[in-house]
Amino acid sequence: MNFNKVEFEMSAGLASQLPPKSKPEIVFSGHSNVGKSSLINKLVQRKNLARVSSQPGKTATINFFDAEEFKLVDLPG
Ligand SMILES: Nc1nc2c(ncn2[C@@H]2O[C@H](COP(=O)(O)OP(=O)(O)OP(=O)(O)O)[C@@H](O)[C@H]2O)c(=O)[nH]1
Ligand SMILES: [Mg+2]
Repeated sequence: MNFNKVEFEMSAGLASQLPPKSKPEIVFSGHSNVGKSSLINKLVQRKNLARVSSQPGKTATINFFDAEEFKLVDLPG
């Protein structure tokens, strides 16, 4: 897996906005504020790819990050 070429693709707030499935998706789910977005940033060694906050509820949409062979998907808590 190459985590060096990851880029933000899109946010979906409604099921109708979800992109068509095109490649494997690695999805990060769990309670709010446990560090899902932080883990994505750590994996790709970037500070601000996924937005992080000390307040729960920072991630409010389903965010897709394209990594060529796969996607990283950041879910709200
Ligand atoms: N101590 C500690 N704090 C962490 C760790 N990972 C993340 N945090 C902190 O936990 C808080 C929440 O991190 P996020 O990555 O925004 O959490 P999230 O699960 O994406 O939260 P939502 O978007 O609300 O679902 C931030 O203040 C982070 O700095 C960790 O491994 N250790
Ligand atoms: Mg988050």
